[in-house]
Amino acid sequence: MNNLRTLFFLAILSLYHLNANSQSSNDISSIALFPQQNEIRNTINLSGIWRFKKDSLEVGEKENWQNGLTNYRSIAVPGSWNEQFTDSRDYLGMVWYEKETYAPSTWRGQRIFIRVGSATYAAKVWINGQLVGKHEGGNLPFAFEIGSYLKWDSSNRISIQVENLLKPTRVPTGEVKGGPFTNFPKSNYDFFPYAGLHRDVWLYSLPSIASIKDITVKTGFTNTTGNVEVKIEAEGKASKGTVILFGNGKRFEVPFSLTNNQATVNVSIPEVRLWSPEDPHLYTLDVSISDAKTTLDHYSLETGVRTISKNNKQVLLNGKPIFLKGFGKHEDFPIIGRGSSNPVMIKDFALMKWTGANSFRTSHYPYDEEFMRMADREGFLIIDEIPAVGLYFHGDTTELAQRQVICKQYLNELITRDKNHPSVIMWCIANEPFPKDLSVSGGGGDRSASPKSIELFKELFALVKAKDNTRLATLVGVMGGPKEWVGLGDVMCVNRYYGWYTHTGELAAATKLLHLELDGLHKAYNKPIIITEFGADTYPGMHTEQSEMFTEEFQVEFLKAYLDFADQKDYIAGMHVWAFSDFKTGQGIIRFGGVNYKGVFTRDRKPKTAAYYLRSRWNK
Ligand code: GCB
Repeated sequence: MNNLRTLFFLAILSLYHLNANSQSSNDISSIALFPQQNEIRNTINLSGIWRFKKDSLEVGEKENWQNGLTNYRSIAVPGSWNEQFTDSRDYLGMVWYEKETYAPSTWRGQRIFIRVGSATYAAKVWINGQLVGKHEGGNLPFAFEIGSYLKWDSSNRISIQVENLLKPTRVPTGEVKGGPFTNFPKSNYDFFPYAGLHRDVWLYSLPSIASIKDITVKTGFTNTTGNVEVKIEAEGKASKGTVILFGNGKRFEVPFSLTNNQATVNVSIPEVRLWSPEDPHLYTLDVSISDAKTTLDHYSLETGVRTISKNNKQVLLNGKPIFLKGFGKHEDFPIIGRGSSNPVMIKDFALMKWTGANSFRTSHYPYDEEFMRMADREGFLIIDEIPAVGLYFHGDTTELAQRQVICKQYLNELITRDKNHPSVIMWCIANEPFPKDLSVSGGGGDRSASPKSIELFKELFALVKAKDNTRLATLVGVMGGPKEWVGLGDVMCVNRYYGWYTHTGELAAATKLLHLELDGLHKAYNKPIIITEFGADTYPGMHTEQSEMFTEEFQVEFLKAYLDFADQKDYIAGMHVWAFSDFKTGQGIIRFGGVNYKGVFTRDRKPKTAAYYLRSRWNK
């Protein structure tokens, strides 16, 4: 009898877990459209001060912390937890965030979602003590429908558990035995593993009868006529709709009918005004869906009409060669950590423009969505990267398989989120995967591309092309790594530090090697090359009359040597200086004060001499 009772109990328990898991499946399409306030849709931004408590023993869930935190402290969201307190810099274990909020009574009867902009690294969400979902991976949003968990007559408790434990099964990787890094915390990459709720948390409502689920915009042009293809996916009971496109003094209206909740509309624009860094013109696209009589949902976004392609030496924007001048960046600022900050964003764009840059890479993870919209408006060309940094292909095959799963998820989420930005010209599937034996100086034993690694990268490129055939795709190669990996991309992106990590201090020898190596790389694959990183650590205010490493003079000479080299090569399609600004790293013998000083601006955005140098060179 006792056994039967135990069996019954176990069955109920497993049912409960099944249910909990099915609730937690994250529907990627729910992150396609950023929450929007209009006459039909509603939003509440939950950024501000939240309750916070560490759970280093991971007992919170068992002790029902989801039913309310005790002995908590205050924390700001967005922001990393590592720099907000005096005792938590290196803490990456489990924590809980909690916020109370009312759901407006006017939202009753609508579909209600919670959307977390980024929780690094793994998160679980409860509403009023009930688990609604979980998500793995930082730097990308996730959303869950929560209407059935909400109360209308009192406030609602939102509990979010987050942890950022470094593991070899995760991407980016950490705690890798025999990896090339010796820093603490043991990230397998060169930036601080900031943790927490890094972007806004939103509640938003969608109409319950029918809503627009996704909009995919593809643009092109023939002679002076632009073409905008708009694919609409809806859910619920709408039968038709209208696309309105306006801008540059023109307005086009195209009605459509929905078949199986889908429609594709083509709008043609005579005398189109194309999007480019010189003229980042955006058209407004309004999509609405309706039944026989009433408008049921409405969504509006901005779009730029442009094409992106390449030949064997150049990247082509609107069919014409464009040279990418700019930076590799980080989301990094004192105290805020990796948290999004609009003033810092505005300043970063102002400074990039001031230097004359037209491009950047979202190294080494997707950036805040506001940053992407800003780039559309400001006319920047983006290499949009997933957090696949520090990948490797030797060792445990189960771990390798787990990393591949999460890379695919990242690509799916990233393209779902960013596919409508004219600024995004290239998807980047990984930064600096490591061959088996790679030392920081680029030497070592086995540095070949294993057949398995080629197979897995091909799989990721195929996924990208299947999801988006309108943009380029790339992989950023490490110095000393196999050329077969970078050869897989449409454009070959390489990070090079000859003159710094090798040929230390010898810029003439460094550029000689650049000539040799990159001529060979171009010859082997006949594709354009972008140097996506080159730079020298520079302590602000350090000067010598004869240039020497770490001085501001050396940084200028280093950047000049590389830029002069690029000017001589017609196959170089872009140069991204590493880095835009100094940024926090873990502790290590090559990172003075836990900072990477390769910025041309300091961490608080003061220009070093190199920033003035770039400004004079890039504005010519
Ligand atoms: C690289 C990495 C970047 C590092 C940089 C450096 O190649 O991609 O994350 O910060 O080198 O400064 O060593």
